[in-house]
Amino acid sequence: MNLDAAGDAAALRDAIVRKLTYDLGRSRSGARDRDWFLATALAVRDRVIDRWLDVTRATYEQGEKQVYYLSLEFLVGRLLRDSVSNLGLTETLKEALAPLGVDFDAVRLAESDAALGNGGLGRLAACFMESLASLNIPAFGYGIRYEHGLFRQILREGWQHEYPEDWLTFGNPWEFARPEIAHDIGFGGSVESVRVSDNEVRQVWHPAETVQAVAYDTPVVGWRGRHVNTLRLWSARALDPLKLEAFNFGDHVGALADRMRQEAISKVLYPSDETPAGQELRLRQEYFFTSAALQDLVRRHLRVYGDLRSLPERVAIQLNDTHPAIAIAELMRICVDLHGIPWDEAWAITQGSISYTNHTLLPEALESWAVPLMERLLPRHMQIIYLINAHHLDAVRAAHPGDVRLLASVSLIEEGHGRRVRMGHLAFVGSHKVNGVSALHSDLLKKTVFRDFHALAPDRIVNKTNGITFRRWLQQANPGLTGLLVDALGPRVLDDAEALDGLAPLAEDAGFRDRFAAVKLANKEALAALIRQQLDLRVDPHAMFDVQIKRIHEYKRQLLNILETVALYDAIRAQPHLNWVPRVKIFAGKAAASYHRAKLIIKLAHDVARVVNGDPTVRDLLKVAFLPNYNVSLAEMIVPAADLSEQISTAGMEASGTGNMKLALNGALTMGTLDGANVEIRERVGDPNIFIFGLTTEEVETRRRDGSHGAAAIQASPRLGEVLEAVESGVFSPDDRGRYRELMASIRGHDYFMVGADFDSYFEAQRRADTRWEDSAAWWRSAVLNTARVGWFSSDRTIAEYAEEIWRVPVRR
Ligand code: 26V
Repeated sequence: MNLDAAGDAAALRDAIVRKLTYDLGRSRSGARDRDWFLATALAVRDRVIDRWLDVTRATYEQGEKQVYYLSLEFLVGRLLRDSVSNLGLTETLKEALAPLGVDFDAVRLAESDAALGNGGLGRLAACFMESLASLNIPAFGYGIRYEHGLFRQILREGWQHEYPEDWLTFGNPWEFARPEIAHDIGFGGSVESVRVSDNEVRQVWHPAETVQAVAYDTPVVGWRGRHVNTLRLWSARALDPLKLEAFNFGDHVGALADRMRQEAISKVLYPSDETPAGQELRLRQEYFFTSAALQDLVRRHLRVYGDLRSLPERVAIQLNDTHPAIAIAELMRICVDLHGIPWDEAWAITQGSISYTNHTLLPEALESWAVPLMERLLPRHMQIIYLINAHHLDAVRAAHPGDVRLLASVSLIEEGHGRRVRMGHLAFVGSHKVNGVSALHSDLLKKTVFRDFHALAPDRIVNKTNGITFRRWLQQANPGLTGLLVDALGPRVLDDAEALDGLAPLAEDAGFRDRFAAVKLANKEALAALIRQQLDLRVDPHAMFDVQIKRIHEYKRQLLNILETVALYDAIRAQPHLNWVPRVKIFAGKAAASYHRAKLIIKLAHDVARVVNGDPTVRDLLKVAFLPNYNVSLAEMIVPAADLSEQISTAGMEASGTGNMKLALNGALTMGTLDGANVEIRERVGDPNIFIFGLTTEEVETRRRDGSHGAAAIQASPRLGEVLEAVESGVFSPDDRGRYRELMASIRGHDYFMVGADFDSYFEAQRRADTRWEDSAAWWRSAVLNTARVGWFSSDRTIAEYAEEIWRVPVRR
């Protein structure tokens, strides 16, 4: 340690102790890990603030274009290690804490995991925020400060139960409450036409109800601490805290009822939309944060530039899926109703500023809102949407006279059983660019959901293949591998993901492969300890760790993986003398609370685990572990320890996937279908270093069109037949033999997700993986090549592409 470093550590130590004493009112002797975490975070935060204020001011002074990323979800996870690492303070902090008798890891783990998102979409937004800061792009993230993030998953005998998540209980040291930054958000009421001059009538919206959106700002530090952006999350605050008169009359609960209803807007991430009340709350959330964001950025723009007409040159507004698509109507309302800008000019401003990312083709996930609900909640926006639609359909009719099919297909309003506003269509017409999230997905957008739109506006759809931040998913999550990479390639690899390319020749170096494998083994030992602690299950770190971690959904096909596990279990028992490759099947993921079939799949994984793990004849050749409560922090443990990465969705259904990138980066080989970004991963790592199986998108489509059923696949595969019979007859559920009858019947029947159709191909691909594993030099050569060749999947590359093609802002590395 040099003297400067020692001085830095001492200064940081002083700062931490001062925070502990004067901000938290705690003594050193009485402080727990949580107190040390809070004190440390506050001290670290101080190191960010000067930069933050400087760069924010400079952005305005220099008239730089601002990016606004609107997202209903930001799945950030823990922030201490991220901030400290980007500031280059990791070693300093460890040295600062050590003499206090405080362990960095204990402090780090005391932070709650901010789960303000469901999965891929929310985590992507968090990776993007980090890359925006690291590329010095001035940006705001706008979202909701949910009091309760994604539910905690508790598994009791394999059944999922949901419990509220409480990340704010002990305070959030990263955020700054800004009670003075608040915008009024209206709901309901009526619209009045008011003549403002001889030739101008304006529409004035009189909302029945107004809720305030209050800002909470979190600084987002980029790599090496050069740039700091703001994540601004809105919290709902009632204008009237209580009805004093009612309260004084003794109606204490009634006096608070309005407030509770209004503040419910920012209570919970993704409230159940099974009930009409749940759907309404979701729409209120969407409008709430979108309107707050637009009011905020318009006010900032007007303060600096004085005129909304220059908005498209000065701001880029990115809609993360359709959740904020109401922005299009809201920005029109702000321009036309509040600033008197003529419609056509307002439309040019709106379209010039906004762009939209699509994240799914699943019909059930494409948002639409019932017209009566929109009319009641947002009457002026509904008028504006009708008007946008009229202009849009006029233009379509002029270009394609007489084509009524086309008009119905591209209308913003879906007719039929109850009229609905199609948010994807609104987002498409109101944006200058629309992007998909992988090459395959963008291509399918053009051919399926936006086929007619694509013909009308062939330059609108572009592809921006997703990426992940290597700072979190390599440098922080896997310090062992990072150390090895820096030794091999020099520190440049920390700044430039593409520098990983230089690793490829080392795949031929046996000594390097051994070091690579040793890092993996150490990570697996840590995960094995976690599995033992959580599940009371011993697993051998030398076995192949075969990992499927993601939301539980039929299209992601955890079921295919479980059925293959059963087949393998049967095969091992039938021929115990063969040289089986020892495997640990690791699962983690949450099912939506109302998604019964997904919950049943979790239960099946548990039932299979109980039988397999308890069967002495399989010895240590096969173990099954389902880790509860999957979140970002758990992913950070599992990803560095994975050997095999399961990316096995039904082709055409996974828009991109990002876990596939995290796992490949950390040296796992992918077992995957030709879906989402797997296709591009294969292009880069090379066919010999990935296990591809199953039907292609076209083949899936053909089979579905032909109405093919699972029965044919079962006929053709005795192995599959046996597995299905075992599961449906209750071999794994002796307490309730009929438990999986219906689930198995779905495979025998329509088999929409092609579990039966892909089964043999999957089983065979798994045996190819076994063969590779047996040749350890071959396995580790492939593993090294995976790490070497996925540099392109850095979210820095993705963000640089958005910056160049969609936002038109400079990137400064
Ligand atoms: C939403 C819903 C909601 C209703 C029930 C079923 C369902 C199924 C899927 C979704 C997904 C919504 C959008 C989403 O999260 N997409 C994910 O975005 C990731 C980032 O682009 C991408 O990597 C994933 O492939 C994609 O599923």
